[in-house]
Amino acid sequence: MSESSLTEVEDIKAASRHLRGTLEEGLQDPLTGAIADADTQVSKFHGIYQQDDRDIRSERKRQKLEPAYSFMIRARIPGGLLTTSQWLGLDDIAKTYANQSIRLTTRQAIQYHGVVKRNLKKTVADINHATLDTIAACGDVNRNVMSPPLPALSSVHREVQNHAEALSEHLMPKSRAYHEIWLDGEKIESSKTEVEPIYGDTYLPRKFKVAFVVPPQNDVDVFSQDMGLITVVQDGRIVGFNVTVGGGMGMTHGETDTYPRLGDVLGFIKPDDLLAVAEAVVTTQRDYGDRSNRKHARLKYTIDDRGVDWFRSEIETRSGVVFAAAEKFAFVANGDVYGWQKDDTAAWHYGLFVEGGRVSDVGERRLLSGLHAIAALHNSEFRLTPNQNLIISKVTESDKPIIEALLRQYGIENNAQASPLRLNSMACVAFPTCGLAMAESERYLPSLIDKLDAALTKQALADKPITIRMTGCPNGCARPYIAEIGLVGKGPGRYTLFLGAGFAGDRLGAPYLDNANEAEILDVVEPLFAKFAASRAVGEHFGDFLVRTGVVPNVSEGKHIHDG
Ligand code: SRM
Ligand code: SF4
Repeated sequence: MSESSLTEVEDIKAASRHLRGTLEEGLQDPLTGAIADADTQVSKFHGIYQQDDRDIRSERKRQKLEPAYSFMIRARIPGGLLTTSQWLGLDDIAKTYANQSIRLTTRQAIQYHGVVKRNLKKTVADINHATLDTIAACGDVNRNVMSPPLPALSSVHREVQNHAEALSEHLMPKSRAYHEIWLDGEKIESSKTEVEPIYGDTYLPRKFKVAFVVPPQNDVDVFSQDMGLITVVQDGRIVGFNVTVGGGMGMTHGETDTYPRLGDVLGFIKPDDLLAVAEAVVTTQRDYGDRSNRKHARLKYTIDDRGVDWFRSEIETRSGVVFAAAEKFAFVANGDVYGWQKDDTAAWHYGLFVEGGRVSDVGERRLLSGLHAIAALHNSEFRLTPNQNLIISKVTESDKPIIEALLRQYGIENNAQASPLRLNSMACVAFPTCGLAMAESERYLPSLIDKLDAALTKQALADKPITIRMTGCPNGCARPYIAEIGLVGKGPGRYTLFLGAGFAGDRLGAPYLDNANEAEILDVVEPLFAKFAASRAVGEHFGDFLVRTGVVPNVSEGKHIHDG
């Protein structure tokens, strides 16, 4: 590929001296709330996004003021595993620097919004004091590694978590830039002597995502990941993993050569081969991913362009591992499990619903204060889930009533707020912080669910779980293309409606209605609920029903999705 065909981001990475850029200088400049343009790309590798408040963007422009810049900071939390003392640290940071709010993400991590430049370095340092970091939470590298937080099969889940942490560590950039810039670490003489053994000087062509899953729950949405590891358990022991590759959600409205895609199963590997195979997948994408077009740079396009068989043999050559035939697996759902569950060590775990992942105090529902109170009392663990929820983990029999009382006291227990539809909902952040949002999501979905719940109640379907996910644009941050009802922002108040995805995240939805407003969405969905109530088979899910009855086609491959 000629140098000139590379994207601008490739040039920025190459010139960044292993992710240093001019970030240090930019942080010192008091004349603007922003950092240099090129540094807005470099900072992503440190988990930091420059944003501006879109609610007041035009007003600021009218007043000839620079946009109201602030920063989103994302922590890296493999498997979403936090001690409650780490949570207390995160809570403190939210109250000091970040609008009294913590946002749980769809990848088991947390984000802060609204951190102004003068507080950026202090915030990152405090995250490190809380014994967490933000390295590689964003950027063209491997992101937060997901691992199922469900405790039902405890010993297996604990072992999978260890694999997730080891893989996260293995795929971490080795540059010391983060420590130099944010933690005043000693400067190394020359970034030229520094080596990125896996990534090389320009890192990956695009972001890269990995998740482990333990069937039958597909809570991590394994098929949406660049690389997925489906745990194979025999006689209570992990014997290996089925490896999937080439999942991804992002697309662009109207551009038919962009599409969501579900991963292909490459085959089975033993646990000892995991790191070598993962590294081979990463380096193959590093060497063959498209660096000339960021909309065609994810692993899913590398695989579609070259073929799964080519990809498998490249991984085998690079890793020295030969894939065995995939072992059988089956999934039942891609949502979370709520309420109390007991594990094999007799500890209790409470799956707590957090609508839109937003942890803050709103009216009677005081999530930030409630979780602070629980963390202060319960010297143990919280697990962040892949569906923006939180599990209060490892609760003893004697502490259980105390936690229950606190959940009630702060108005945050599940049954107080949530129908099955709501419990199976996700919304991306969108306005006011996301620079790419075309429509509302987190701020709007709750009220749409009120209306859909009323329609479901009318059909005596109120207790039927249906997955619903909304995003403010087609990038797919809440994985809407694998929800039975997917709503993808197209413009203010307008969405493309996708229907018919599999309840277990194993089939994509099909576009059903384009550029629709709320009334138009309700107009089509309500009669479909009625049809579902009248003629569904026993135990049939809404998405399966819509495909079986021909309301939407069975989408066999993402590249056939065109939303106009
Ligand atoms: Fe995402 C970009 C938020 C999970 C696909 N995502 C963004 C940015 C950073 C906007 C930007 O680039 O300026 C959003 C910041 C909004 C804000 O104000 O906070 C953003 N993404 C999120 C989060 C916070 C959504 C949420 O509500 O929880 C999730 C953070 C996860 C984490 O902890 O790391 C988040 N993003 C996802 C997922 C789901 C997943 O990973 O399982 C996807 C779809 C899977 C995938 O990657 O294909 C996703 N985000 C994207 C894309 C489209 C990528 C593509 O291949 O086309 C973008 C845009 C981009 O990369 O250019 C994007
Ligand atoms: Fe922003 Fe779009 Fe992601 Fe929503 S889906 S957070 S609007 S990039």
